[in-house]
Amino acid sequence: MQTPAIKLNNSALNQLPATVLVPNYDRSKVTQGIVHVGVGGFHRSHEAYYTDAYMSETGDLSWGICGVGLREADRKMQTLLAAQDYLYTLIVRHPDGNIENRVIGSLSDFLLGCDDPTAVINKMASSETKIVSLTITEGGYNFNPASGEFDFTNPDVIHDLANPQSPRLVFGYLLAALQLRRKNGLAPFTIQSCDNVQHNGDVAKKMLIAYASKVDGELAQWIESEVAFPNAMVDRITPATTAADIAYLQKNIGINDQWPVTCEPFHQWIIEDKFTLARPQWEQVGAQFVDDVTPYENMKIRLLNAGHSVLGILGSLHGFATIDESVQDPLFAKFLRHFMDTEVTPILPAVAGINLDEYKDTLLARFANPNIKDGLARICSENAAKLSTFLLPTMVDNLSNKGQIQCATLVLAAWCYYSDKQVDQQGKALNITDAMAVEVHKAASQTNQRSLALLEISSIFASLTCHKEFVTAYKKQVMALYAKPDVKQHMQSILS
Ligand code: CS2
Repeated sequence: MQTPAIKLNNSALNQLPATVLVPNYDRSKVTQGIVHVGVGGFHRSHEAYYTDAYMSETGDLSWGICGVGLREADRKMQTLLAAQDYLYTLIVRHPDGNIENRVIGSLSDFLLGCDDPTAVINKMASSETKIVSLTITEGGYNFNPASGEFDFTNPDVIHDLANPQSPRLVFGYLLAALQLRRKNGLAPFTIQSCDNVQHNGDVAKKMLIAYASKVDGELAQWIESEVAFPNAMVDRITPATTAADIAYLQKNIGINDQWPVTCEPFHQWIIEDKFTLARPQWEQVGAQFVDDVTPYENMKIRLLNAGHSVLGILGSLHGFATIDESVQDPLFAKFLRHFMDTEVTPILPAVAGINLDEYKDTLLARFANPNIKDGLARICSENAAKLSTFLLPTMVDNLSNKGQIQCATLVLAAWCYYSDKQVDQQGKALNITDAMAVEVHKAASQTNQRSLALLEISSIFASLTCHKEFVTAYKKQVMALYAKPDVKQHMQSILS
């Protein structure tokens, strides 16, 4: 008879199989120097992993992480993680089938803002907190993608301005906590963005200052001069956790972990070295500190994230379910490489120490990892915000430099068809999650009457539609796709 799996918690740590790496530090001695908002899979495979490795490597235990969820939707994770002392297993899946299992111990508490906003504000304002880090997704920065300005029309912002001590959005929390620190004579924490947003620190700063200016001009000035917002490039492919991940740990390893995280072996974190207070020496465990992260983030967002969107949208329409399945199709791999070589590489500045050809080869190999089943539904979730961040800036740069836009235009035409029909080429329903889904569907569904209907959403497309070449190319692609919805044929005609 199989022995029952051990429930993951502090007391289980010394009973786990020897092949499982566990924290080698005394968790009861860890203090929380970091408060992190947005404890999704990516945070847990990336910053929490680096911090666990750092505490294991150096014994500097002042960098535990207090996780924060702001919404009701975060309750499930909070409850499951609390029941296992905030421990979870990182399942690192290599392309050759090798798997490393590592229990991460850096997360040591989890507060829910929707239950107790004061507890979150006080935690951020406590003298122990040196860094508040964020993984709030592209949409979480609350800017209008076309104007780049803070969106004061968002009902949650209106709520937060009226209820500053029980906010809904992260900016309300940051402001209330900074206000309290200032009142208490404490230096501010560093705000560290870990999202795939170009100049993520600068964007966080601009948005927080816009919000703060509405509340208290003097406080906004203090934030401007005293708070550090390092920009950073973050990278580790982390698919959504599945029931199969939980079952694998239970049956094959003997661990009962209700919310593990699967990820690829590759990880990268390049950070600007400007911090208000102390920081972990993450460079001791592989992070890189630089003066200017711009070339690295450009390279990563425009090749990897945009590459994901290319495969995600075209692959979904074709009927593929995952990234590895899409890129294993030679036509998709060739199209992706063509997009990278002809539409992205020409506008990327050289990156010191990085050979772009090798970087692209590595990306294709990472996408092809057959053990990372990264679902296209995850990749395509929040496409409206993602495309504005990952793909449209490349198109705008190409249009200004007389560069190529064919592949990217096909992706937009395919996104229109995808959002209109909401089924793949076989008629199978697509699983679409997007804050703008209704608006995008409404516009896209008028394409048969007005081929440019989708482009009328100015908050997404504004500066792109000023370019006549784009509008003409889009019209041609979208009409061709509607006449014959076979993405492979259209990809082929761009390649030939
Ligand atoms: C993906 C990213 O969400 C997406 O569209 O491109 O989550 C990607 O997997 C990570 O940025 C990899 O670092």
